[in-house]
Amino acid sequence: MPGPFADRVEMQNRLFAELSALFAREVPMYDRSLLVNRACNRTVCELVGRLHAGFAMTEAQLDRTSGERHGAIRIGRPDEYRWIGRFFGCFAMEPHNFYDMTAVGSKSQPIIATAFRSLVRPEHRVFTSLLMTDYFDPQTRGRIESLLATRQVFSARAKELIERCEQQGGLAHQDFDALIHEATERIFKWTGRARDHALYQHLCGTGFKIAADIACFESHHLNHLTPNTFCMDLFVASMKHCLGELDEAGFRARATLALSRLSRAADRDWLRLHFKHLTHAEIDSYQPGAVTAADIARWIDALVVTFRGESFQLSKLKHAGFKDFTEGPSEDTPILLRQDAYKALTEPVQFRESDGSVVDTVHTARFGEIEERGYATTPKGRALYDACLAQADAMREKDPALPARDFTAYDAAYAKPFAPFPKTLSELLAQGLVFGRYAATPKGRAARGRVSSTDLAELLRQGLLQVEGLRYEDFLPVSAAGIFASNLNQYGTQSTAAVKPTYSQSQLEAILGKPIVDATVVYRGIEAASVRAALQDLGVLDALPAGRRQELEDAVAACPAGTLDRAGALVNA
Ligand code: OOG
Ligand code: NI
Repeated sequence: MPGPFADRVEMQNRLFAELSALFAREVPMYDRSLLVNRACNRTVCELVGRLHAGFAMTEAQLDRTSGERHGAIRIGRPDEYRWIGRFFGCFAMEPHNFYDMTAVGSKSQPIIATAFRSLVRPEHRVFTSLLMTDYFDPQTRGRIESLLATRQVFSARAKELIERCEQQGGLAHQDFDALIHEATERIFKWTGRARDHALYQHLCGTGFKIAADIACFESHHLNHLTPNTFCMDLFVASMKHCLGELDEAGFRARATLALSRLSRAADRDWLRLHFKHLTHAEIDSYQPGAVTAADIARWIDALVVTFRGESFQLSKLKHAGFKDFTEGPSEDTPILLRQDAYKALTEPVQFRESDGSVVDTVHTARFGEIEERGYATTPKGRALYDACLAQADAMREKDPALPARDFTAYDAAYAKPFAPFPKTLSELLAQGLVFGRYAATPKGRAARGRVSSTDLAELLRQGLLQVEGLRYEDFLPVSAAGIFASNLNQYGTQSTAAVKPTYSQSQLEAILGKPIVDATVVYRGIEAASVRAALQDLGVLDALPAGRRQELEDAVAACPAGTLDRAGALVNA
């Protein structure tokens, strides 16, 4: 038997570290934004250390936590899409969720997508779009398809390595080195080389910049590579300050608000959500502390000084500014995912035409996104989110200039529609809006035989159970559409086909040659397995009503085989 094989998740971490290094070389603004995020995250850690005496992050831990990324790539051909799926499979990343970007109303784009990530404690993800050429009129479709047909993104070597990985069930270190090299040198590399300027102009001119970005390039370059931040509002204020959009007084005001809010929000549940390496026992060992206004002022003074440093003079780099508002839930609603971005940069490209001529021009597509993740919602929570978001969007559309004109007023107006959402984990769980992972406490185990309830809220109240919220590990199509729209500097586009096609998950699964995981099924399964194990540990599983017991069994059984261990922790499938 061949082997020994390298650990796929370790190789995944390496892949993303190298992609990040590649992207930093390609896009200096990305590299600098990582420094800004690092300065912000360090400040957050100081604040948290003050609130929870005993909490500290070493530089090494900060490095480790700062490595999380999500990327976005846009693929042109179904066969390339399948190769991409197989490539990610080598790194233990499986397709999760189906995103139909052709069906998000006025923000629609000619794209369907899935996101590749680990089932197991995902840290990295890639939102992977496929251009749907039948969205276009037959003539444009023909031009796109014949141009795409002549490109070759995957080398014979890359294909051979992927096939070997599939056949053997893994790859040795040196083969992974070679595959990662293919990724950074070819598959995801920006070359600035494009083809068919006439088609490019036609697509841009008819509102299909996204199609131009896909069809006219030699390879599917990374569009963005998004790091995670511990405090979105602090990061956004910092970036706007470094880009010259917010003066020092404006920065101080927004940063003060962000840190004051954080000092109220950063409870133990927040710690579990943002610092995955911490255990319940460690968090329980922290002593309560306090943050004063003077502390906050001091941290902001320090940031102001840091941002005067040469590396933070982002305004000296050519850029298109920062988005005016953050996508996702309001700042005080800790669910799903908040995202923001500096807008797409204008970069030089060279078209090499079939007649041998060359056109030197520019292309605007790659931007700099940032994210902060919250709790995974149940279908009930998701429906409430969608309803709140629709109201918040409607508010914004009434006065699109408000975020830039009066951010404080906008921020308050955006939070209003989200008022029905509870703001704490315990309340979110009590209302069945988010998923949790439960476990018996030492006190609960000791009480086995004397426990009289199977009600989770009651058991939590008695200190017999503990819970953590599950982190949302996926994407939001409406946020994605908003990000597409603001970066393409245009709203969505409507189909030019005679009849607008409709797309389905099974169609994308057929292209991939494998099933797409429904992330909600896995979140639900994790919760169910954890409840089952916790109640068993308390000795009350048999007291559970039969219907409820069956629901738990069904939810666990619906998860992909081998995903869950007994306590609802994900194990390597
Ligand atoms: C992908 C946009 C989606 C996100 O974070 O929602 C995305 C793209 O721009 O290609 O990355
Ligand atoms: Ni993104």
